[in-house]
Amino acid sequence: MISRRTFLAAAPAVAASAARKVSGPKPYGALPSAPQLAWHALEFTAFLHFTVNTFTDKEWGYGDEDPNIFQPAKFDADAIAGALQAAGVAGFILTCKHHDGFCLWPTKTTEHSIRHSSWKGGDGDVVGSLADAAQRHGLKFGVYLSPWDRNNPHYGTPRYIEIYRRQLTELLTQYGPIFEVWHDGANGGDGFYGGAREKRTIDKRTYYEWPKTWDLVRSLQPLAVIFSDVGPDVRWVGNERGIAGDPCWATYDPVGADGGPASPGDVRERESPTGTRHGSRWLPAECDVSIRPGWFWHENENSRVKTPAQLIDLYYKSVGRGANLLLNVPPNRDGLLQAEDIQALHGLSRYLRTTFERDLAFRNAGVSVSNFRGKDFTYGPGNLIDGRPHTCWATDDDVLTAEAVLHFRRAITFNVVRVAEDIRFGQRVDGFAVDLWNAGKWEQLASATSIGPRRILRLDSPATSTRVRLRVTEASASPAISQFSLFAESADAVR
Ligand code: FUL
Repeated sequence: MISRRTFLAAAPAVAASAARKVSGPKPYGALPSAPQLAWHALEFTAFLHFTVNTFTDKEWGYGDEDPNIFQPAKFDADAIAGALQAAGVAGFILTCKHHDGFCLWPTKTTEHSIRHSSWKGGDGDVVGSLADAAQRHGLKFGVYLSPWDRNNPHYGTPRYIEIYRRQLTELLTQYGPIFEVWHDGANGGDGFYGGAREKRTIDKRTYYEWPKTWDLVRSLQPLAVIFSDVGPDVRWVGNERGIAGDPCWATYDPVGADGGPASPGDVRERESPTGTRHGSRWLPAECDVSIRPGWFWHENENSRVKTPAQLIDLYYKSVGRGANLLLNVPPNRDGLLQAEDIQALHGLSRYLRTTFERDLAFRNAGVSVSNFRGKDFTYGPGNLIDGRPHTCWATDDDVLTAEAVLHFRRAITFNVVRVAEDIRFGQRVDGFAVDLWNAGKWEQLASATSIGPRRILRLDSPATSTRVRLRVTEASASPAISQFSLFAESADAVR
């Protein structure tokens, strides 16, 4: 194999290495925090919707359920975590309390909980069991705690906010490290409310005093990211189909539905898939979607589980556009994942493993570039193929368009291209193209806009060549690209 340096020396556009060190690119626009950076790296996580609804066959419980209906006779947290680990997720988030108010841990804040179910004689703790199993399987654990509580008699008064914060405190202090705290935007309406059986509406902007609750989360779990329609760390993508916008910017300035300030449950959701180019906040998108029609398990939906081909397509439309995928796989009444769901996950994970296990460019190509920062190899072309997320090929400050060519000794065949920006320096690129050297000239294969933490392009058909080019066609600041990878999905991959 000809080494990278040999290629570079031979590449006319690039002069020899210079000894002097140059400074890094000046960060552009809003930047990710350390917890956000760690969250981006997770890419694909799972959602577990599990509660009384699993047994009542509902999507939204009214809050008047008898705790005894919660009887997952074969509940096995390790089996669930093991199946999710095999599916390739980096972690999962559990509905510790859904809108019905039933708590899956023995909370001291309400009687509407697992402690008052005869299941395990009232000694069960689904949150604790799953948090421990996650840890045993090397998975992150996150909590969903519905702000809307259709059981609680105090819902709608300041007292409930204290209860909500106590519940959050229990979850964030008793179950180890939490990677994500999920605040649902669905809020207020009719419910049991301790027997009142009435409709209660709250002012979404003021009732919850969200900033105070977020401060509490920060103080108890400083490394966790906080999700809601408006962040503060991770934004809802604006639909429940699992599809990010194209482009999908990691920056966002959310606006309320009526043009005023935004809050959880009150956001112009049509703007959430795309985000705001040059927005003032780093607020990346998370795509939540269920593997089945509903969020909870229903027997009559066992035949309507998404196929591996549909899940693969969703992967490209979420992770592939720089968002994270939060795929809901709801446990059934046994307290296990349903066989049909596991089967579909298996198809997805097999595809992801076989496609992405071998990066054809990784330490296997020569790289030449049109420019690199001060000719300092700290920002040199080799960083594109070193497999490390926080080394990058960066250009001089005034160079906004640039190109990098991968040279292979023998022609390679690929149909998936993955590029990433070094987002520590912000989201800088506005457009790029990928070209193939074919019969003595460059031919454009694909083009796209946003990159951010990653962009994965799946070509319609495989391409073969000894040279592949990445062209940054538009950027708001000098590009800082950390990855240029090529993959080949197997010929029998489902579409
Ligand atoms: C929605 C909820 O109302 C659904 O039940 C589900 O939990 C989904 C993830 O969020 O807002």
